[in-house]
Amino acid sequence: MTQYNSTNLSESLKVYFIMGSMNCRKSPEEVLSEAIAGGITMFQFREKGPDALTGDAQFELARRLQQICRLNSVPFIVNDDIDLAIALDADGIHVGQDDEPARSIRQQIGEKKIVGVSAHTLEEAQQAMADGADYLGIGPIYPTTSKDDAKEVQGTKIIEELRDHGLTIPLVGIGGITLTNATPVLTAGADGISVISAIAAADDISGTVKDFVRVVRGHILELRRLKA
Ligand code: 3NM
Repeated sequence: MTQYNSTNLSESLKVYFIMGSMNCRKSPEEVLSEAIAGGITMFQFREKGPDALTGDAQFELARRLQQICRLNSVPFIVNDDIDLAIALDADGIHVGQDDEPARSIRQQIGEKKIVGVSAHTLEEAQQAMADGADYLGIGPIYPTTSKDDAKEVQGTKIIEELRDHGLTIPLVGIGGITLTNATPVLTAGADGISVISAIAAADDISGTVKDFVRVVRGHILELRRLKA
């Protein structure tokens, strides 16, 4: 069993792809396989909204996508559904502020799994850390059409604020992130970026992911250069 720590989790968060069947223009299996070929570092199965699959169809899709992740050593995270995460022995779970509290999620899933929490304020971030979160999703950084109940757009300032308050927990920015606006998210202090539509709806999925990887790696090289 992989043991996650903040260093390898920070690596896994670099290009974190999230999707469910409703985000895909072709089969989710194809979309995921192409995204993996491009170099995504982590995947979250998020089957949510009016067009989402439910019941057995959802479970079977999750299992097939998990299998693709396993074959390629990409961590597989389940959005929100603790029963599904446990039934699949997923690598982890991601919960929002309106889902089951992170403390209870951590108790049920155990210490070895990844627990991610969406946070929108410093207080939510501190609470999530106290509850045992391994990483935070911070957003929406930019306007998004992928989440009906998204909160007010925050910009990259919120990430700077969390870092300025000394929070060192791995975190990703989420919401409306594209190739052209990803760098400021990293400059603000995020470990990586979390993306649905800019990858799932791309004409060339693997090429787009490769470009995201290039943007993130480019930022890391720039940081090293500045430190040298
Ligand atoms: N959570 P896209 S924004 C799933 O703000 C999700 O917590 C958000 O999709 C938050 O990359 C969001 O297509 C949607 O904008 C991200």
